[in-house]
Amino acid sequence: MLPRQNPTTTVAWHLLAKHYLSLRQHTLVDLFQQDPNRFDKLSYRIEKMVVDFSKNYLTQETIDCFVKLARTLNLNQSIEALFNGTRINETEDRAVLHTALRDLSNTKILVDGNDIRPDIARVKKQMKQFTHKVHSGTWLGYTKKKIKYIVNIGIGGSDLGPQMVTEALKPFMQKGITSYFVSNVDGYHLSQVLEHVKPAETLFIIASKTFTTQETMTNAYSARSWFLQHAHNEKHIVKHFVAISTNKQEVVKFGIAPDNMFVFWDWVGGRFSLWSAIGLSIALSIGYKNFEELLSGAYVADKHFRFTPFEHNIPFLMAMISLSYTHFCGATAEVVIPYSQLLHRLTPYLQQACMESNGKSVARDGTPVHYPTSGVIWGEPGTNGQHAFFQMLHQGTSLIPADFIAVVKSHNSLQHHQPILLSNFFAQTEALMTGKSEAVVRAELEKQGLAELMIQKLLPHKVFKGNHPSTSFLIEDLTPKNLGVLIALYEHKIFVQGCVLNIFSFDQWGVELGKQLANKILPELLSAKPVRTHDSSTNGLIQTYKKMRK
Ligand code: G6Q
Repeated sequence: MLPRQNPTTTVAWHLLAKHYLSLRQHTLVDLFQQDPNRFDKLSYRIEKMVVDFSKNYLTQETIDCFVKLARTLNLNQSIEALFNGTRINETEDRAVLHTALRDLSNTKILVDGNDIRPDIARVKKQMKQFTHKVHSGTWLGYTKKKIKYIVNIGIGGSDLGPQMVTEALKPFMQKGITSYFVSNVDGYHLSQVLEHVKPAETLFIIASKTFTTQETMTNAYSARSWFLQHAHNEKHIVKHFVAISTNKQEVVKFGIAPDNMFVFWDWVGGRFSLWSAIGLSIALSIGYKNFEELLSGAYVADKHFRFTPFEHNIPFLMAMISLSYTHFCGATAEVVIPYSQLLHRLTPYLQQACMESNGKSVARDGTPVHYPTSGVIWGEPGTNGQHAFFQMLHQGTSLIPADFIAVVKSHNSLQHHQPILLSNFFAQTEALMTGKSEAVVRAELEKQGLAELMIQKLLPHKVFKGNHPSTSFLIEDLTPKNLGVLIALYEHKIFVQGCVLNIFSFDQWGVELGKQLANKILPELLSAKPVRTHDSSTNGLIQTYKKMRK
């Protein structure tokens, strides 16, 4: 069982609150003036990545307060429970072992007394052999052509992770393979993808833990019909449809051969499943060896998280800094801005990982929580965001802590773009912190020769208060391994936040609700009878929909 303690009632929490009150009397620029070595002291290296916390409200005293709180809340015990297979997903009575999928040690990992490593190894071997067969052309389509197109059909955790990774690792793409991800039940999504692929050269991966999700099954059946319109014989399905699921019965019912099924287990949460067979689309896109590299990167982060003292523990610090902004500085959102087009799906991925895990309002003992839990996670790649919402970051009224993520090396042919991109990355974090003072703005306006009256009119609008905190992640190269490190750091950040907030991070009853609701209204839309079972707004909208569609 995980510890249960309202953090806000502890002495350590009050000490941290008090500490922040006094720390906020200073600006970030003051903190750098007081200690010009902040970068050396507050930036950390892991694998080929530097994580710089120094542009945050953070001093050694802050870190000491964080550690005190962690000790008070027995965080070490929770971390051990995560890694050792304790059923810490208590409301679903499950262990949470995505870390086991990338564990390269020789230690047993027990669930209900059984070592799960042989099962993991078996599925990995199946993935490896299958990937090899597809790439080498041993696995051919029904007209004996090689597979050229991979279409992953899944949603939420069965889509966002593999899609984000496949996009990020485009430079590692297997020659001759093009991958697509279909998630939305809106018919445009699948139909647009089908326009780009050829049935005889396409492999559909139906990725669904439950194999009952409405959107995925609708897309899967439509893909199946489309395929059969061309192949004309159900016996050909075997070469073009594989399933990733925990639900063998439903997979067989769909018509996928059991040999074409890649299993995973209830101890892998959907949003943490890219490391499991759900990563098959990744392996097929970038090769199995690169998929293994991704896992090895996550393992580096796992070891770091499990064994590094809190003072130097990157995910722990990420979590505590973010929590402190929410609880002691009034932040309600966090922005994640990757200065990398390849990472353009990172923010949506993190949105799910963070908000689905910690968007809860009930404490572990079932009582309501009276403090904020997950804030809103949002963002877009830089530099695009600069030409859009950065206005609010620089001059808005809210405190929005930011994660800036940049990659040093690029592998495209336009090498001269990279310093331009990176100069924006450095400039923005600096400008958010330092702002632009009245004196500087005045000097600029005077230089332009403006009259005093005009200067006075414009001055307040052109001043930037600065003092906006950010964390910078500088990654040497976006390799599978470094990406694995980055993702796992965020996963552990989320876990720490859930522990400190005394909530359960690994269930998602809000998502389950959506799945129930979707099936309730559909028969009403399909029936000709007037709908009167809802409130007047819902009834009215449904009736209008029925009229309009005629
Ligand atoms: C993830 C969530 C959710 C889930 C999707 C798809 O943690 O539970 O996003 O992944 O609803 O579910 P299936 O994989 O069962 O289709």
